[in-house]
Amino acid sequence: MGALKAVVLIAGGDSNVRGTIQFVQDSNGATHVNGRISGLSPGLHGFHIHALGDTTNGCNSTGPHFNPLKKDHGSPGDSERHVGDLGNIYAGPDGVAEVSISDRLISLKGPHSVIGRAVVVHADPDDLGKGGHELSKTTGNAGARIGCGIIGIQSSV
Ligand SMILES: [Cu+2]
Ligand SMILES: [Zn+2]
Repeated sequence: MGALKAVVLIAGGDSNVRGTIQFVQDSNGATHVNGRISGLSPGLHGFHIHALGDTTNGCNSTGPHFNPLKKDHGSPGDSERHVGDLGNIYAGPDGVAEVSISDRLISLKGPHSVIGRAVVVHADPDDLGKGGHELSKTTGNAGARIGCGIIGIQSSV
C-alpha cells in the first residue's frame, strides 16, 4: 500500500496569508507536513490543527485545537499536548514560512485523523503551554487566526 496523502489550501480572511500544505503519512505512522505559507509578518506563528472543518465564519468557526485525548495544550514534543498541536512555523524577513514538520500523533486515518479538519495559522507565537498566560494551557496564547484551510484527501493509494 502506498502513502496516504492530504492537502490544504491556506487563505486569510482579512489578511494576505496564502499557502499550500501537503500531508503524507508513511507506513510506520509518521505524518510529514510540508509546504509554504506567504504573507506573514516575520517571526514565529502558532500552527495548529483545529477540530472543525467549518469556515462559514472564517477561521473563527474552526473550533478549538483538535484534542481527542482531552489533554492540555503543549509543544509537539510533549506527552501533554493536543493532537493538533504542531507548534510554530517561522517566517523569514520576506514573510514566507517553509513548513517541514514530522509528527507521530496526527494521522490521516482512524481516531486521530485530521481529514476534514482545519489548519490554522496565528498572528502570534504559540508559547507551547509554558507562557504563564491564562490561555497558555488551551491555545498557547497565539492570538488571532490569520489564515486557515480545510484538509482534504489527496490520495488514498
Ligand atoms: Cu490554532
Ligand atoms: Zn493546543
